[in-house]
Amino acid sequence: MSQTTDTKITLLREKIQAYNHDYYTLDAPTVTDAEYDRQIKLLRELEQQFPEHARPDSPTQTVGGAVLDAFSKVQHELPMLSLGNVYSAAELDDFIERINKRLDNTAELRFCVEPKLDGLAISLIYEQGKLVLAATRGDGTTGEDVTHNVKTIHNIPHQLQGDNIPARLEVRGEVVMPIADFERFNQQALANDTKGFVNPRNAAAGSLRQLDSNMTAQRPLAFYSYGIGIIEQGDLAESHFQRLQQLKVWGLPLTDEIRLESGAEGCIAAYTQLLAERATLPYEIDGIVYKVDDIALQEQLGFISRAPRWATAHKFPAQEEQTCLLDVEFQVGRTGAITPVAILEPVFVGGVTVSRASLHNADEIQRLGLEIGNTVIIRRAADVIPQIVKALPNATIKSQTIVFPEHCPVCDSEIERIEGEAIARCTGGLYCAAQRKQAIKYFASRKAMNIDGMGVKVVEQLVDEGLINTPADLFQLTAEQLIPLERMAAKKAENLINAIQNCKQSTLAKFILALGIREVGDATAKNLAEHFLTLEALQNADTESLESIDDVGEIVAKHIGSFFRQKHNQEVIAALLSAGIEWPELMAKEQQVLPLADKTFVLTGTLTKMPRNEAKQALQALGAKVSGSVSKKTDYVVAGAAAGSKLLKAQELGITVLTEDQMLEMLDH
Ligand code: I6G
Repeated sequence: MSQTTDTKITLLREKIQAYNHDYYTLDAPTVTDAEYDRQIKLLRELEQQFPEHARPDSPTQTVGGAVLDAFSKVQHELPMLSLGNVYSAAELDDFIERINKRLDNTAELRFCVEPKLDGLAISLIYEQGKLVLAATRGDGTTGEDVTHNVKTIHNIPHQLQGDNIPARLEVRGEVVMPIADFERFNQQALANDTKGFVNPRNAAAGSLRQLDSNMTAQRPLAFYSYGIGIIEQGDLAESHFQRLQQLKVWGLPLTDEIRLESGAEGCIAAYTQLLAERATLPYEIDGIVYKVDDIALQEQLGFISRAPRWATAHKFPAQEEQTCLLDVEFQVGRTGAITPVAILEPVFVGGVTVSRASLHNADEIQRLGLEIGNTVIIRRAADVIPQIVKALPNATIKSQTIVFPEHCPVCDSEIERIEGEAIARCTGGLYCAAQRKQAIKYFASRKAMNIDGMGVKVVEQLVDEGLINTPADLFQLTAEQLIPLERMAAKKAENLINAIQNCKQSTLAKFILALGIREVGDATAKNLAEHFLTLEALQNADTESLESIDDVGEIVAKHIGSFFRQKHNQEVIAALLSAGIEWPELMAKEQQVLPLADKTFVLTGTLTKMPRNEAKQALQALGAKVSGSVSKKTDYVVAGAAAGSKLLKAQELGITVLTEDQMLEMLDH
């Protein structure tokens, strides 16, 4: 082996040891799990290729990290191992084939499948059913005594309940911070200007390893069992799954997703299902674990280096990745808000390629200590927008300070930041082309005037070509003016002009929303319309009457007042009204007769377009009664998919049966 390979292995080993120290000892990881996995895989491959360099203290042969002096040490009677990984169905097949070969088995194997929680592994020792010791995994041989802290975790029993509890029992499992609690904790930390955690796993680890257990007691931690270590004087089932169920009977918590499966096919089906459910689970998981269920077979298979041969983890796509911050762009929003946006070296994370991420405001850049050129950790938990959660200390030498602009990047007007507000704003108002574009886009959007086909690209071109400056100018456009635009054929231009004309029949609530008054969303616009009934009354409203409305506080009232006082806005409103925008006259609530008053509906079967609860509320808002059972008093039965006895009864009684579409049509009218 050459000197360079020798050096490469040594350096890689040292690098991984440093990662281990940051992760396990300091609870402050400096690389993502995905990057760590790649590095350890590389080291394993190199050690296999050059076995003369395999060393027993290599990170490929050990588990976890060192032990903090602050806690007393606990020698695990049975080592706490980690798990091997598979990343594909083919690797799972190889795993099963290795097992079958070793067992000389041809029958289909039964596996207990469990979610792999992203937390901190611990061991709990119960003597005569009483919790006497709790320890972290540590390096797998020696852990830390965290008994005092663990005793503050609400779902860990201090005393097991029931029969046949072994004289001595070791339960192993994972301590996590549930996602909702983690988010609450971080929001609180942000509000108090204290440091939050990068992810729920670090939150769990950091909370469990507090020196003061009163601190741990204030952290919302939870524990879930995944296995058993020591058993003394006790008789347990010969199935891992059954053993876990027994733990539950004694009072120990299990995750709900544990089940039995047969062969590779069953395992993959469980993987697919769990991956789909990932976003809805209360805790974060990073994969699924397949375990040979038969304890006798587990014993026959034994262990290899630091992992059991009878179990493996099938990892899910990483939710955190690291990449480079290439640049920061400053975007101008509808109300002039300047949002810094990180431009990233594209990276595949949480199932999508991410190349941009909002940095929200200047405070966020400062909080992260971010500089252009930094390596950053991107987190995209299932279905959540990507976020930069950390800038890593190994910044490149070329890193460059991010300068928040003092002038708008679009119109060069001054940017102002009001004392106590996080958001900086361009002061250009509708002079700023960016704000004009956004205002027109917002005016045309589906929830507002609903001009079909008036998308981002069309609005941008219309403003850039100087064809429109305000939403009112839309109504003066002709098809001939549109045709020369990019990707605009004659038919499309004609459709767009028709859509503009059609939007003129609107509602007061939609018109108010379309004006784009700061902090007036659709619910507030509706409340304003219902209260003031006419645009004129709203325009003339004083602060007191505005503040009497739901959702309208001092600030929103101020925004509404100042919007209608601006001459430019008055002119645009006048132009819109003279272009022909109109809406049905509104009546005060007391005078209204709701269209479905006195009608009784029954909803049955599965509704696919609107959740049942929403349908119920929408019907009730129109005055209908919604009942749970069909009787002669029922006016309509709405029958979704697989409707059963209620539909039959409705047919027997000759009651009008509506499809879900017919109900939606009724609601629309
Ligand atoms: O680290 C682990 C996480 C989850 C595990 C584990 C697990 O089961 C759901 N199972 C075993 C057998 C081991 N580590 C060694």
